[in-house]
Amino acid sequence: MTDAVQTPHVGTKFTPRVFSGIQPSGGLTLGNYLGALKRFAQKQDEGIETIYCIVDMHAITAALLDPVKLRQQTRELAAGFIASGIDPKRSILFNQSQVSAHAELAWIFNCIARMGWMNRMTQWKDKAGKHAEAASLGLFAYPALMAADILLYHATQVPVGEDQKQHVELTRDIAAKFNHDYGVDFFPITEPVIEGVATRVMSLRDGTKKMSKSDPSDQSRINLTDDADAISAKIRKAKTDPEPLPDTAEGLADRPDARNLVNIYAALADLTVEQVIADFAGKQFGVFKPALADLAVEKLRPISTEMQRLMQDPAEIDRILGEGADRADAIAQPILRKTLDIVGMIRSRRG
Ligand code: AQP
Repeated sequence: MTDAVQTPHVGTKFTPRVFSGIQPSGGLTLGNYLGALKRFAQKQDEGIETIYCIVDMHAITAALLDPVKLRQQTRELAAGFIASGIDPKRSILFNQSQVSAHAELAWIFNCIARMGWMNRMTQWKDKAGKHAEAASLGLFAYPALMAADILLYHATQVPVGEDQKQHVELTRDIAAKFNHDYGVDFFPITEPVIEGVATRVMSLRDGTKKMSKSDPSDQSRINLTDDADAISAKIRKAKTDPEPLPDTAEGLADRPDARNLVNIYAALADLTVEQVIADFAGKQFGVFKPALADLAVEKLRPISTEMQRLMQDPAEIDRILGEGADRADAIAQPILRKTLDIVGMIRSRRG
């Protein structure tokens, strides 16, 4: 056994499979939609096998949640997935805690990952901040559980926003160290898929900070459940600078608030930043913001309406999640069993 990590390579024996997850740690934001959900639906429509997980075990790592709220947010997130185009018949959609193999594999990975690797994670540093001593062990071990989520399905691709890139790289390190230490080629070296103009949607109050569902300021984000008036008001009040929009995309380089709004417009309209700039060059925000608000309302209204409809029937959402969990478990169990076998653990129980 050594600590060395082999040069990663993508194993050729792995069939393409997409896995990604979202925490039910609050309501969905425009950042989650553009950076994750919209792209999850595109992956599904490309015909690759897609597995999407509501990571409720991750959701209690930063702070324990009111149990009623956690259940409600889990169902709301499931509704958000479906309303964004995830078809639970074509994709597998489930909540993490229903497939106990996630926790079992995470334990093995806790023993593979090194403290130094975890200490370097920027999300750990950001979320634990100066209070690392008081942070939960679960928050520190978060990336090992995320590695288990991905590798339990031998996923080859993980579509994520920019903020999760480091965690996917750690997943690769864990897979490579496991393969190396046990002399196997068992886990794939998964690729993060970070594509498009909206891989990092920023706060409407501060263009240098990520839009986040747990930001204390509701004005910093657009929620998928916001109505048209709330969306328009938030965009109208979004922070900008006094300059008009530039003539070229390069002109946005040192203008994080302006760049953020242009990126959001481009992602919602399926345009490039250059195309948006061509349409609005030299225009004031008094012109651009109403256009952005109209576009956001037009694109988000069908999603929030469908979410509200789905939320009327929580039993149906639970049924969909249960069915998804059964399908996920059927893929996960043989991979977990083989992992434990490689590690040297005996599984001789019948049934
Ligand atoms: N602002 C964002 N721009 C682009 N993508 C984003 N994602 C999140 N925020 C943005 C992507 O959404 C997926 C799910 O994220 P998550 O809920 O698992 O955790 P997160 O990245 O920590 O998202 P939040 O909203 O900031 O949650 P909290 O506030 O609970 O920490 C990921 O693919 C993420 O990249």
